[in-house]
Amino acid sequence: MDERLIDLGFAPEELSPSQRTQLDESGFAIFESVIDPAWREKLQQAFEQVFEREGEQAGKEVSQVEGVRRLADLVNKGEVFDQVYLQPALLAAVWHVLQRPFKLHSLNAHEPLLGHGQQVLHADWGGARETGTYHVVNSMWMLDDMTADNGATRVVPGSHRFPGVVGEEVEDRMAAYPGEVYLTASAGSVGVFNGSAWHSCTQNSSGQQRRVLHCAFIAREHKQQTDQREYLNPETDRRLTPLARYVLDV
Ligand SMILES: O=C(O)CCC(=O)C(=O)O
Repeated sequence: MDERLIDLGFAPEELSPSQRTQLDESGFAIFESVIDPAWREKLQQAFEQVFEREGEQAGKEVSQVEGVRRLADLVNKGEVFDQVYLQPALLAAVWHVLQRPFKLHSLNAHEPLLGHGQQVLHADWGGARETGTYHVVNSMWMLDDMTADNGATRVVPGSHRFPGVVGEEVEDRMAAYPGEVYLTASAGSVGVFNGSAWHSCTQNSSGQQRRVLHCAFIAREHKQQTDQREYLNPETDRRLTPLARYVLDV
């Protein structure tokens, strides 16, 4: 683990052997019961309040997508999000995959609406691919149950080790890919995946809510998706601990 995190008071949670194996072999793992019901309710409420407040501007810091309720820069949208990017098991998983110091890449949210959500198969890391050297880890914080028909994330097991770039290897990236699996789990779970793994959101065909936070990390030598120094607002700045400052790199 990054000694700097430990010096700043971070206490990592040990991963189980099966979580390590899943992250290594499949490129993803699901951590159950990470978000307790009271916190999950607060996160759901915050999701709705931010969306309501921002209206047509919601998500614009990163990207807006037709038929998807997107939010971005959640670090600066409420104290309730502070513990998301400091969650002990998550940070232990990120270290396990990256094996070097990292920082927050971005904290966003994503909810595909009925009939929407299908994305092209893609990887979050768009740079050079080398098995064993990874750069990004993303996590899906499930504020609602994630089911096969409400737009669960699909992931291709083992694809973090594929040498090829998905855009060059796969002709129809909207289509199902052989062997892909859906990250389905109960509300309160967190799915963690290697940012080199091929994945995408799928279509919500049931209309059941599927609100997810995306909390992504990147190796410290790279640029963040959301430049936290640029976006940091005075209210967030006032309440951040030294540990949070290090993880955000502010
Ligand atoms: O929310 C999801 O299922 C995945 C979203 C995703 O991969 C993206 O927006 O790039």
